[in-house]
This record gives sequence, C-alpha cells and structure tokens, in this order.
Amino acid sequence: MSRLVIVSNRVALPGEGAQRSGGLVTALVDALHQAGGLWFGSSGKLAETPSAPNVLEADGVTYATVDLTRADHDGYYSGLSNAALWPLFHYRLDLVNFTRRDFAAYLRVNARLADTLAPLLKPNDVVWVHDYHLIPMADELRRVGARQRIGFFLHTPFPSLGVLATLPHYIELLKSLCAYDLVGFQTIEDLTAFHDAVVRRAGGKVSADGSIRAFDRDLRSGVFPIGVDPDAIANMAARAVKSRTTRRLQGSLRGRQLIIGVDRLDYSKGLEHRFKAFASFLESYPVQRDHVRLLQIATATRSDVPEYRALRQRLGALAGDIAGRYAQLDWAPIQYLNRSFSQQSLAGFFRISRVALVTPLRDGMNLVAKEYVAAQSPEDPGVLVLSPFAGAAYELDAALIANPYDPDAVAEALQKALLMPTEERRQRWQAMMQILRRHSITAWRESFLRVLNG
Ligand code: ADQ
Repeated sequence: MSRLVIVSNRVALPGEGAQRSGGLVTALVDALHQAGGLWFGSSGKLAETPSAPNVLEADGVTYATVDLTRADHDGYYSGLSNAALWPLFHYRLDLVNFTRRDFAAYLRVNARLADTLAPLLKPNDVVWVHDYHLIPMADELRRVGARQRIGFFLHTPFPSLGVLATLPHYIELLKSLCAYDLVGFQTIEDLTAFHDAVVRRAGGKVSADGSIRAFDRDLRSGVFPIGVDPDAIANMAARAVKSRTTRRLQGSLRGRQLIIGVDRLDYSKGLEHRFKAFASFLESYPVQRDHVRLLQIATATRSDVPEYRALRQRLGALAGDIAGRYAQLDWAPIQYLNRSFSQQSLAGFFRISRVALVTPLRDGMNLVAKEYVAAQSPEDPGVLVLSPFAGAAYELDAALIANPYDPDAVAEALQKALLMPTEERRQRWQAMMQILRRHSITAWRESFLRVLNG
C-alpha cells in the first residue's frame, strides 16, 4: 500500500488537533491516524530566515513543518490566500485585495514548500494537497522532478467564471490545478464551475466521467463531499449532556428553547445577516420572546486581516443592540461568545439545542451543519435551519432551507422549527442521518484516494 502524504497550509501537531477550530484540521487528524504517513505544511511560527523542516514522529505518523518568514507569511497567507482567494472564492469581490507582490509571495512560498517536501517523498507515495493556499503545489513539485500521483481537494467553493476571471493570473491558477492527477470539489456546482473555466478559457476538453484534457495534460476531477463520523459524534453528544459544562448551560436556560450557531468569525458565515434575522424573528413573533435564547459561538480567526477585525466590531455592536432592545430583567435574547470549545462540549451544546442556525452566505460544505444533526437525540431531535449556499444543502435537503439574504425567510424557518411536531423532526432527522452515514468522513477520504490511486 502506498504511503499517504498530506500537504496543507497548517499542520495540527499531535495533541492540538481535536481542540482546534477549522474543518480542515478536524477532518485530517482523523484521516491521517487511520492511514498513517506524512503530514507536511507550515508550522504557523515565524522565523528570521526560512527554516529546515522540523520533523516529529508520533503514532506511525511523521509530521514535518516549516517556519515562514514574516514577509512570506504576510504575502502568501494573510495576503493572497486570505485577502484575495478566500473572498473571491466566497463571491465577495468587494473584499478582494489583490496585489502583484502578494501573488509573487504566494508562488514563492509554494515553490519553497515544494523544494522542502520533495526530498522527503518516496517513489510510491501518494500526495494529497489541501485547499486554496497550495494550488501551485503540484506544478512546483513537478518542477523539482516529483513523479508521484498528486491530488488536490478544494475545501471552499470554486467560483463561477465571471467571478473567477476578476482575479489577475486566474489562467495560471487553472493551469496549476490541471497539473494534478485528480482535482476534487465539495459540490457539483463547484465542479461544474471548474469545468466551465477549463473549457471556455483554456480550450480544455471535459468528458462525462470527469476526465479532463487541458494544458497538455490528462487529469481527473470529481465531487467528494466532506463528511463527519456521525456515530462517534452521537456517542460523544450522549456522554456530553451529562458533563458539567452542558448541564450548566442547560440549567441557565430555565426551560427555554436554545437556538445555536457555531462558526469561525468569518464574513462568509453570514453572522450579521443571522443576527438581523434573529431580531426580525423577535419582532415578528413577540410571543417567542422570553421563550428562546440564541447562543452564538464565534471564534476569532485571521485577526491579522483587517476585514476580520472590522467584522468582529460590527458583530459585537449588533449583538449589543439586540440585547439592549429586547432583553428583560430576567431574560437575555442572545448570548454571544468569541471563544472556542472542544468538540465534546460542542456536541453537548448541539444536543440540547432545539434549533441550529447554519446560514452562511457561501460555504464549501459547513461541517457544523453535519455535526449538529449527528449530535441529536433520536427520540427528540432538533431542527437544522440551513442556507442553500452551504455545500451541505446539496445533501441535507431534509433541513429547513432558508435564504440568509431574506431575514423574514430565516425568521419564518426559525418559527417553523420551534413549532415542529416531534414526528416531523424525527423523520427529517432520520433522512439526514442516513446521508451522513453514507457520506461519512471515511467515505470521503476513501473515495478520493481510490480515484487518485486508480
Ligand atoms: P471552516 O470554514 O473552518 O472550514 P466548517 O466546515 O464549519 O468551516 O468547520 C468548522 C469546524 O470547526 C467544525 O468541526 C466545527 O465544529 C469547528 N468549529 C467552528 N467554530 C468553532 C468554535 N467556535 N469552537 C470550536 N470549534 C469550532 C472549511 C470550509 C468549509 C468546509 C470545511 C471542511 O470553509 O466549508 O466544510 O473546510 O472541508
């Protein structure tokens, strides 16, 4: 069996994975433990000069990390990746901040990472590269002679051509994607957008089975929706409801219904729209005041990108406005926390919540939606209110689908969720649970690697 080499922007070292936020990390820790192999990427630490890789072995897995210089980190990570590609891939052209300098840093860092990784590779390795930070990695590995099979999975959406083409050098990115042996996406919409760009702007040919001929290369492409381990989450949730943390939250509700949101603090997650929709719900259904509480957990990320700091301020103000307007002496409508919790605590919070609001404006998949469903009690499950712009909506159509750009629609869905009879909640939950089991995290990993190896 070939050794698996995973390449991602950040490597979660043993012990830190499970606690960290970020769907990529959570998904990969699981994958590597089962398959063994090498995990390569940046350490997240800064150094004066580019470092040799730090190598660590644990439980049959080798971890190799590289420190970046401040200039490389700023241009590659905070710059091109998170201030240009991230907003672009999430259809936020207004927030794209592209500079040639950042693009040069992006290419430079990818080249440097490839130079460092190449000597660590064995001839039969299969290399799996993750996400938008590392699109040029296959090209760069091929440049230094790597002949291994190399696959790429994009965790974010892939934008339609009209949006993609606003990025200077987008043809170079398309060419880089075609240097892989397999390119995988979360949904059919992402895959179709990629095919469309390859055909219309690169003169490529796409076959019905996802095979592509473009830039003088043959590659494959496909949809591989990322999943969770539903039974593990269900067990964790059943245990967590007895924990002190969950009991404390439950006790504080005094019989009120809990509505939960859990997200990284990111403009793609639609938190401002969500808060406004919640205010509209309190306005439209005054009888619900004093009977519900919205618990929004939003962990700050990417604080070195100015837009994220500005968003945090706006959200704090909005939460304050809602509380100021509707709270009573013994009831607060909203509880807003900028901290992260362990997966175990979240599972417990999910299980005691009657409704989850997962209303991103765009999201590659959104694992919170799946984790929430998996954490429910089979006898008395809660209701998922889900944006059609999350990749998860392509599978979880038994959720209440609500357009986050229409606050009244979200308010209505919330009211419907709170009033939904047990039998309907069970039916919807069972339908979703079946899909979660079929498209589990294991199925995701295995199906991607099967096609890459095939
Ligand atoms: P993210 O944008 O990070 O991931 P998401 O899929 O929601 O988004 O994953 C978040 C993960 O981090 C989940 O496991 C969640 O439980 C955890 N998490 C989120 N907020 C947290 C908090 N406040 N405290 C603790 N844990 C928290 C990217 C893409 C997604 C895609 C994933 C995986 O943007 O669309 O689903 O990768 O492919």
